[in-house]
Amino acid sequence: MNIGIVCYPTYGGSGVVATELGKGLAARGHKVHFISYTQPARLDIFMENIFYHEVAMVHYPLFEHSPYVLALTGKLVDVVKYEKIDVLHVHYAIPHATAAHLAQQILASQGIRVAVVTTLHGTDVTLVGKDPTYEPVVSYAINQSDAVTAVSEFLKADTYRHFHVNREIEVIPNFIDLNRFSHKAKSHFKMAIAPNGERIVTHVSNFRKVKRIDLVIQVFKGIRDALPAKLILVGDGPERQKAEQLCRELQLCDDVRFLGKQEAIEEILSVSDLFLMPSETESFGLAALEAMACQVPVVSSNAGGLPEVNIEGQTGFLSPVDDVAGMIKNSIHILSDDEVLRQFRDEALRQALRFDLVNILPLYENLYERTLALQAV
Ligand code: GMT
Repeated sequence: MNIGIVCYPTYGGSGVVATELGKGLAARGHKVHFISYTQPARLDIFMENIFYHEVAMVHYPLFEHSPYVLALTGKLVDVVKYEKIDVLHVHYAIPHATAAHLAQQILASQGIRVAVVTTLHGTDVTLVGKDPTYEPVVSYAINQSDAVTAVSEFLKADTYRHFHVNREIEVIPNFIDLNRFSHKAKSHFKMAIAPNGERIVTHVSNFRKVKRIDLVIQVFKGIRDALPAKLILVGDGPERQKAEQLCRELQLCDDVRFLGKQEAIEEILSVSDLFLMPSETESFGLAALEAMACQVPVVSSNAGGLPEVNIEGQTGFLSPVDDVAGMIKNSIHILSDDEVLRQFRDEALRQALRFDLVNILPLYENLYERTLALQAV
């Protein structure tokens, strides 16, 4: 099959899911064409069956903001036509689902057929998409796609709750390539971070408000007051400066390392003892799943789809969003006893195995086949 994947080129979230899916499909013999404004962070374009098409922007003095949707639509028309794409799979509805629908219409006027599959990821529904400016456009694009998936039951329900959507949405959960995440901890890295055998607590995100980095730091303070611990913060974004400030105010700087954006996330997770994800909202929590794949238990909020990933009392614990005291208590419970930590580690890995790429990828292949079969009728 020839598949076009439209995504954001980001280090986390939908960009990573789209890239890992494309790589998995290419390994199974499909030709996969990525279309984005920059090469996706985890994409290796030297792999067999992988192609990358960059959306070129046209700038003109009249435009205060260059119209990305139009540039993307034009690119999709071109790639579908000349690479003979069967399915366009767009990740994150805004604006990808709209551009794909427009491209599909343009192509149809030229007698060319392509199926459009949209995957809803999170803030395209729960935050940005809900804004009255975008809602009618997102609702329309979702209804027009040939197939729509959501990454959790929570996200599916939230889409029906907030959008004028009258079509079926399938849940296909996010996944991880366990081969990549079954890393042995690098002892020299562990020594560099925690030279006296301190517990290592980790958080990975894009440092947006919704991730509640303030809570990560407050929870870590509670942990560190109870036992020797270090905090690794991976990623970058708008809240980073405030987070650094809070560390100074709480006098935590000696025990907190900001690593910025990192590619080899599995190497950092493999030395970690606990992952914190106190997000305000989270449709799935891919970063938590990646931690579990490295046998790291998770203390998280109970927002959105997190209960579908993190299992209370088994792979970690879940608390209401602002419940700092609860998260501290749960973290200390996991970290203060080696045997308890070992049990949580085992359960975290067991849960991660359910989301292995080899189990989830066929669900997408099957969806593409069913969608194409329906189109042919
Ligand atoms: O908003 C973000 O954090 C990024 C966003 C994205 O689409 O890039 O992440 C969402 O999609 C991920 C992949 O499906 C999910 O694991 C995240 O839970 C989700 N983020 C939120 O819902 C906040």
